[in-house]
Amino acid sequence: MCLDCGCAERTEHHHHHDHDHDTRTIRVEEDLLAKNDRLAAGNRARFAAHRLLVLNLVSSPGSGKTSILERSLRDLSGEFGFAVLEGDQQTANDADRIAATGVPAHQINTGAGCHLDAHMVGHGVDHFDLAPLDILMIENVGNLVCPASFDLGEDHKVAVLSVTEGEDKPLKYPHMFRAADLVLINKIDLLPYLDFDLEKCRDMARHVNPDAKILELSCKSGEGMDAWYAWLRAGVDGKRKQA
Ligand SMILES: Nc1nc2c(ncn2[C@@H]2O[C@H](COP(=O)(O)OP(=O)(O)O)[C@@H](O)[C@H]2O)c(=O)[nH]1
Ligand SMILES: [Mg+2]
Ligand SMILES: [Zn+2]
Ligand SMILES: [Zn+2]
Repeated sequence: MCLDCGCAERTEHHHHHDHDHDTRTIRVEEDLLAKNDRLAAGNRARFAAHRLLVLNLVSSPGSGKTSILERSLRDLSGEFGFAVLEGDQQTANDADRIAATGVPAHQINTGAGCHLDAHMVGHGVDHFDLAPLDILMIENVGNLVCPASFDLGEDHKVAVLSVTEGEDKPLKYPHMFRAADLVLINKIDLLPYLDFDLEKCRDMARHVNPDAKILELSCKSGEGMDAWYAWLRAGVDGKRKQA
């Protein structure tokens, strides 16, 4: 519980004296999202004060979010100050993998929860000194559905999709792909063994989100990582130029 974000308010959601259960469910959901948006705005202001580039990585479980982070941190941590917030229902496995690269990492366990919210992130970043950082990476819980609705205060959602998942994920989960500014198609080293049609996948992603940038890469072979790094450099440059 904390005073800043009013964690204690949570219990008040149960006081609606309304017997229309559907209406009540919708109202609680709106309360929840409105509260999340308020806390996300607070996070965003705090990140802006440090000119921090903040990315929210979203994908199905196993698309390669942690692997992309591990390789990126090994390649770029001499160039930028990083910290990583890891979201999973259980275990500190991903935070341990990140910590092995020497970058500060903090694990958030959501228990039964299926997404990170702005409140968890606000407390999570208390574990870091934000002043020396350039980039905060937030790895969300593996789930292509509700993380689309929860603003964490990030600059960009980055959706990771791997070639073993089928080309049509952007059409099946349009909310997530619409919310993402960057789509990373990962594991392209496996393309020779699969029927995955890269061009078709790009078309489907463009169909739901014409503005998203789409990059293909393999964090195993390293192919395509340079374009992702260039995108990160441009993001940090943009932050440094802000008055
Ligand atoms: N072949 C191949 N495997 C990968 C690649 N990226 C990740 N993986 C594997 O995919 C599995 C899940 O990766 P992980 O990073 O834990 O995914 P996350 O759940 O999205 O964080 C692991 O066994 C990784 O070694 C890649 O580019 N190519
Ligand atoms: Mg992971
Ligand atoms: Zn709190
Ligand atoms: Zn959820």
